[in-house]
Amino acid sequence: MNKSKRIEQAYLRAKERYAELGVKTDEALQELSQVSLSLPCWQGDDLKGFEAPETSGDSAILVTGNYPGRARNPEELRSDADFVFSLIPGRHRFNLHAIYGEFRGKKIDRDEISPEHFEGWIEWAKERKRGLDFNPTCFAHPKARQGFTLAHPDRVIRKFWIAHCLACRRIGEAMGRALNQRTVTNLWIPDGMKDNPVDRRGFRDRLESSLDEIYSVSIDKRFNIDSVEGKLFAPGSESFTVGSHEFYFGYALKKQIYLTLDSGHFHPTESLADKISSILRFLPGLVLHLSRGVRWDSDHVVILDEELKAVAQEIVRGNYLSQVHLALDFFDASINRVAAWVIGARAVLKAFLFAWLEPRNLLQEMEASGDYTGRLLLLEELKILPFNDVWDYYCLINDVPTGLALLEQIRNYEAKIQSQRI
Ligand code: RNT
Ligand code: ZN
Repeated sequence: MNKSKRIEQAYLRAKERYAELGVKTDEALQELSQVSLSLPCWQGDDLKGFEAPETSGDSAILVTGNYPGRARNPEELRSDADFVFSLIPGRHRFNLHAIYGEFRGKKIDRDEISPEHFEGWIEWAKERKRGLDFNPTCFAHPKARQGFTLAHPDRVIRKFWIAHCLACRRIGEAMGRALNQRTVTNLWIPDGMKDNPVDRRGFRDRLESSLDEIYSVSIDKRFNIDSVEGKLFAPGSESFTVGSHEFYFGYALKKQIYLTLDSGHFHPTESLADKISSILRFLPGLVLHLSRGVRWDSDHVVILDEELKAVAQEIVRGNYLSQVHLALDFFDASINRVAAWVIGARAVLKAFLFAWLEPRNLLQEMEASGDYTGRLLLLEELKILPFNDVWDYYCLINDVPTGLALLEQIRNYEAKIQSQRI
């Protein structure tokens, strides 16, 4: 029997199994096709970007590994992205940082960037009917070297970063307008301290007033969504992060903008999933930076683990998909970068499929009637239902490979394209 026939037959059996619980697998696949993920451009080149001279590695964000074949220019990065999108079922987005503009060897400082530097990206996205997202780059720059940007004590430095962030909101809006979609422009800054500060208040006063300057300029909401992202700590700012979770939750409330939750930015035992139904009560929407924290690193490739499943379940169970913008945020330079993108994105889609294959009503009825025994038993049984057969079928109908065939395609791309980049 050929492989597709085998996948189809396995799917039909799985469909019956799920139907016994009242779950309609075809509907689950239909729902899954609506999930759109924003892939981080920075996974393709270790966050180097295309500034002249090249953005220095001196950054608050550390990329580890030296696997050969990183993309060195916009053409290579777009080629890698095209290949990656061909291996992920569904229609997805690409997330750019400000340093990825096409500056053609010219020194354009961050406060001078404008939509014209992103025309190549916009054209590329338009041809492929892809959405784009955007981020100011407030790190890896001489004016960020002391570890502060928008909260810097020096007004001149703050002004520079305010101008950069404003330029980025305008670029986000231009992208959204050109592509007739809403670009999420997400702000994250590294500002923090290695050792205990004595004036937390001063730093936070300055951050708030810088943000007020940035967000008081009105930008067309039909084309741009503003979001702010907090963090717990980073190497080099272990004792104090100006833009903490509380700070930005409060700020997003004040302005009614989106809040970005990054899975790697909380205490290890805190549940990101649990936060969703609280925060969405008070904010118009959330951006999720799906990532995987491992000890000090907040950016390992996402895998299908319990935490990821819990996030997808929460979004599906609470019917929050329209208010949640899903982005991935990881960068691993120790494995093939194209594979890293593909593995992470497919893990997220699997988590959503798993969530849509739950007998939601049955589980919620059990819970409401106090039948916690039934709830626990069923949740455990669901883990071993033939989920894989549904996933394989989804890949088949979307014309993307699975298992070793997936690996083979990546290896071919590596041999033909990536290994030539020396
Ligand atoms: C950093 C934040 C931020 C970055 C990207 C590159 O800790 O998570 O989102 O990873 O902007
Ligand atoms: Zn992030």
